[in-house]
Amino acid sequence: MARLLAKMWHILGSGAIGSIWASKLNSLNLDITLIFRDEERLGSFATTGNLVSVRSDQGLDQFQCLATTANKLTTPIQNLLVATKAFDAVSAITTLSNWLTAESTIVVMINGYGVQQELQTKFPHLIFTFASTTDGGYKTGEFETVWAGQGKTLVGSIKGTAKTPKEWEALPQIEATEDIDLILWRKLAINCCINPLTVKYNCRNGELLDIPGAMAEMSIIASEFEAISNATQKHLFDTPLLDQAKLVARTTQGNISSMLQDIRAGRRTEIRQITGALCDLAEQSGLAVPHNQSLLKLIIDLETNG
Ligand code: KPL
Repeated sequence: MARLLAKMWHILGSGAIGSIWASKLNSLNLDITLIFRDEERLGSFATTGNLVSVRSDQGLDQFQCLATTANKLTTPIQNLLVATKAFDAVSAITTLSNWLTAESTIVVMINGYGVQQELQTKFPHLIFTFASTTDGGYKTGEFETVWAGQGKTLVGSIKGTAKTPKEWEALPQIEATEDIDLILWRKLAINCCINPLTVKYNCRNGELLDIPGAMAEMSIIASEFEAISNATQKHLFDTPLLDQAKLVARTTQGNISSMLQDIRAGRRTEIRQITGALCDLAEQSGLAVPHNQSLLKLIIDLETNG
């Protein structure tokens, strides 16, 4: 009976974060429909029997989900989790825009800084909730994920109208924040300090701490970031950014950063939405961030030329 009344959540993006969150929402007995980008992915999901697998230190969670593509939708979407790559979010939401209304609950859980504001501007009639998570994971197959680190998720709205979905409140490690903009900015700062360097030095997050050259670069990245933060009057942390970044590198020492995972898999990275976002803001403030600029260029070159 309870299942009949269960709320339906659609999930856009079936990477590691989308799959981990499918598992979390499934644990709340919510009905889940994955929205795939094309028929090919939909067909390949069907061959698994619509099974999503998420392995964590709690064991293997395997569950069935409904699945569709945007052009097969026939009714408005009530609840949507957007867990795409940052560079895909605007176009993915555009394909669903006929089925999203001011009544839809839309939670956007993406990396980077800037796309969130772009969504708000592009779809002024929609109410977005933004989330920043430190959950860590990686894919071991098309629909198989390892949930490597149980993180914390902060949820809030930039316009002040959205709320944490009521049913999510039953999940552990979830918190509402009054200032999600600041949380996203802080996450950007950490990602600028760690992600491109893990690609440059081809190493796990924690290994950066033992490479003097990487630490020297991290210190420059952090001071350039702090200069932009001061110029844009955003309060970063109570302690220096470099210390915070070192702390995150230590606490996630075994992780292969999302950017290095993308490079190793030959995928496009989120460098434009991470370091690129900082470089854009620097330009608007009339300030230079040469070291971050050079890393932006390096990663774009690696994406293109391998
Ligand atoms: O967010 C991350 C990422 O890999 O994108 C960090 C914090 C670097 C953890 O791996």
